[in-house]
Amino acid sequence: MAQNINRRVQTLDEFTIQQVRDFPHATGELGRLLRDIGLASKRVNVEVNKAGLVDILGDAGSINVQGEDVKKLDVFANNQFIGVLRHGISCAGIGSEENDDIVIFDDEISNNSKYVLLMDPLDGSGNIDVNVSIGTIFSIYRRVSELGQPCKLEDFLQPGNRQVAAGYIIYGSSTMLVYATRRGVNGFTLDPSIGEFTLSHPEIQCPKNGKIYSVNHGNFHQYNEGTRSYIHTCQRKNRNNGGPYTQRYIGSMVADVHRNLIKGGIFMYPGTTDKPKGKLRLLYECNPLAFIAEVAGGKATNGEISILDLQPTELHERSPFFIGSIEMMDELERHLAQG
Ligand code: AHM
Ligand code: MG
Repeated sequence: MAQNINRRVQTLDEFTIQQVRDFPHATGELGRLLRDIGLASKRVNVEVNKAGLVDILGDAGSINVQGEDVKKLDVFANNQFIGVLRHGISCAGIGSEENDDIVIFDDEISNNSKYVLLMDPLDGSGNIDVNVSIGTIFSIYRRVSELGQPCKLEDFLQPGNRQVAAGYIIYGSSTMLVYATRRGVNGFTLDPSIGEFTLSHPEIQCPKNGKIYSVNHGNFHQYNEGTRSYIHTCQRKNRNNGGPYTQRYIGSMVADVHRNLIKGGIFMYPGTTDKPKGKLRLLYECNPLAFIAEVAGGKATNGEISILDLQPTELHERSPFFIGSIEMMDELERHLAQG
C-alpha cells in the first residue's frame, strides 16, 4: 500500500524546540522538563501495557499518605518519574500523591533549576486491575525560593493561577500526552512504531457546551441541594440545554476530563456530607486539570470560586471539583447559587 511519506508529523521534542525558537528569551528548560516527563511516561506506558502479563497487578501491601492501598504500578510510576526528573537538569524537586513530603533533589544542578513539579503518578489506580484507562497528572511551577539553594515547601504551595504548565498522560486505547502553557493546549499521541509522542491534537479548544455529565451517582444523596438540582436538570428534556444529557463516569478522572475536553461536557466531584472537601487533591489533581480546561476555554471551580484562585495550605489538601464546558459550568453555578 502506498504511504504518504510527505505527511509532516511533529514530535513532542520538535514541538517544544519550536516553541523556544518562537521566544528568543526562553532558555529551553521547560522544554527539557517536558521531554523528561515524556520519557518517564513512556517507561510507565510499557509497564501499564504488560500489566496483565507480569506479576505487577495487585496491592504492593502498603498504604499511601491518604490511607489508601498502594498498587504496585503506582509505586513503579512514582519511582520512574522521580528517577528521571532527579537525573534531569530542569527540576528542583517534586511533590507526589505517593510521598508524604516533598522530595528535594538537593544537588548543584537541581538547586539551580527554576522549576518544581507536582504529580499524581498514576491516577485512577482502582482501575489498574480491570484494564480500564488510567493516567498521570502533572503541574509545573516556577519556584519562589532562592536559586542555588534546595527548593522549599513554599515553592509547591502556590495558587494554580501561577502554574507555568500542566498536563496529563492517558494510558488508554492509545497513549496520549496533553499539556498546556498559557499559549495553548496541545495533545500528542504515542506512535509505538517510533516510540515518540507526535502532535495529533493541536490547539485543543473545549466546546462551549456538551451533552455529557460525569459524576459518581452513588453519592447523590450526600450532595448539597444545588448540586442535586443541577444533576436533575442534566437528566431532563430541555430545549435550552439540549438535555437530557448522557451520563459517563469512568472512575479515572483523566479519562473523564479528557473526553469532556474534546467532546464537551462537565465532570463533578462534589463534597459530600461525609467528606465536605470531596476526594480529589487540589495541588496535583484539580489544579493541573483546571489550568488545562481554562486555557482551552473551559472553566473549573470548587463550587464557589475558581480552583486556580485557591491558596493552598497543605501539600495533600482536597477540594470539591467541578470542571468542564463553559456554558454547562455557568448553568451549574446558577443552581449552586440557588441551592
Ligand atoms: P486515585 O488518585 O486514588 O486514583 O483517586 C482519584 C480517582 C479519580 O481518577 C476518579 O475520578 C475518582 O478517584 C473516582 O472516585 P470514586 O470512586 O469515589 O467516584
Ligand atoms: Mg489520583
